[in-house]
Amino acid sequence: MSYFNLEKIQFEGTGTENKFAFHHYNPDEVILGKTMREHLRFAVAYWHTMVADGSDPFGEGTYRRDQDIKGSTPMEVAKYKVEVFFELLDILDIDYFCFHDVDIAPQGNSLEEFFDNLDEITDLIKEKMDKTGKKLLWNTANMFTHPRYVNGAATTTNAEVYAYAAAQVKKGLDISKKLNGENYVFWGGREGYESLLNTDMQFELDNMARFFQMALDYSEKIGHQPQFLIEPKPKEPTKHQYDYDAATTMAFLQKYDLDEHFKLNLEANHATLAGHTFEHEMTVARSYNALGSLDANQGDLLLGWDTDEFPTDLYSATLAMYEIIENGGIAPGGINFDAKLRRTSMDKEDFILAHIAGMDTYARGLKAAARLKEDRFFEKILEERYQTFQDDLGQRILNNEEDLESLSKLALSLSEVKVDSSHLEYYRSLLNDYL
Ligand code: XYL
Repeated sequence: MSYFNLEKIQFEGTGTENKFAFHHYNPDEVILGKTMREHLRFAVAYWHTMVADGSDPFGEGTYRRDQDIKGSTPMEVAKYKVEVFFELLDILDIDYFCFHDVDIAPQGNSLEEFFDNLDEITDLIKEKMDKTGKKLLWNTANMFTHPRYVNGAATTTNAEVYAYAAAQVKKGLDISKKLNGENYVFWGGREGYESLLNTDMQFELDNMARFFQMALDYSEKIGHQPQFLIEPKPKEPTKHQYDYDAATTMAFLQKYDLDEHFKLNLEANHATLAGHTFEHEMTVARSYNALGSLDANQGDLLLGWDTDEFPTDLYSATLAMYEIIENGGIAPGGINFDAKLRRTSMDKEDFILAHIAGMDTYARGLKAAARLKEDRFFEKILEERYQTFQDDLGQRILNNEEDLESLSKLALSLSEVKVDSSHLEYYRSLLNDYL
């Protein structure tokens, strides 16, 4: 079958007029000792490509592809989507994919029916994976769309809902084992609160930690231990989500002794919503050795919601790739395009063009970051900025040989303290030369 009627996208460089070509992403090109494919580990998100239709809270779907989704029963449609999805992965030459349970199979009329449907669809997905070599970066359980999760899943007020959520995660881990998932994600869209007037925050956080521990225990029991990831987001849909940002999530994990088993799946647009840059979130995660994986997208700084746009911002992609290089790579995580087409990009070829745009942006980011690394661009800035800590006094402070009394005595003896300029504008301009 051919849904898109396109050949596999090739690297053609910037001179090409072919819009179905990579201008910068050259999978086999070696940069800093690894191929671009190995550095970038791109993944496609099932929900945005196979499920979203371009609707927003004010308007209906706009994508001109729904009529092409063939099949008369929900299961036939689900199977057809698997075919289309693997064709898309092949055209884009992307090795990995990610999904929520509800993206791939209809929920039917009972949990049992949902699980049966998942078994049937994951059989098909497995068959496709075996044939094509495509890999599961991560899967996750959608515990935020159905009305039963109105008060949360692991932080719900209702014990039966907690059990339901546990069943979905158990199934999610069984699927991860079956498909050899490299990571498993928890995004707590409804894990938070609307009002403290009716919320026992401590109780809910204890329950969330208990829930994560159950997932760890089960994964050990079945002998399949993917890298567990938590995806922070400050708000939307819940007013205040518990996994607000990287730092808040790490505090939670440390408090409950879970930090050894979890890393973070960081999303650019979530960083924006939290009032941070993407690179801020990545730096915080790195400082805890918890940079796990990325949801690559971008928000709109003029809007206050999660627009999930395909990433085209070179500046942000460069700084993100620099963090990945500093991290020694992103594996077993990857760069997942948690990004949706604008409502106005409604042609089915836009699914391909948008991914090419995101891949080329991150490829350019990688190349720029590698040059920054080779030139020791940031290292030199930092060495200069913290220079006084290399001098006598600085070294004594770093070696814990000083205390408040000795430092006070020294400060009183100083006639003038000279603080150097940061020359920040100059460095920003130099950085622009790398993009
Ligand atoms: C929504 C989130 C999700 C997670 C997976 O803001 O980004 O799509 O990535 O549940």
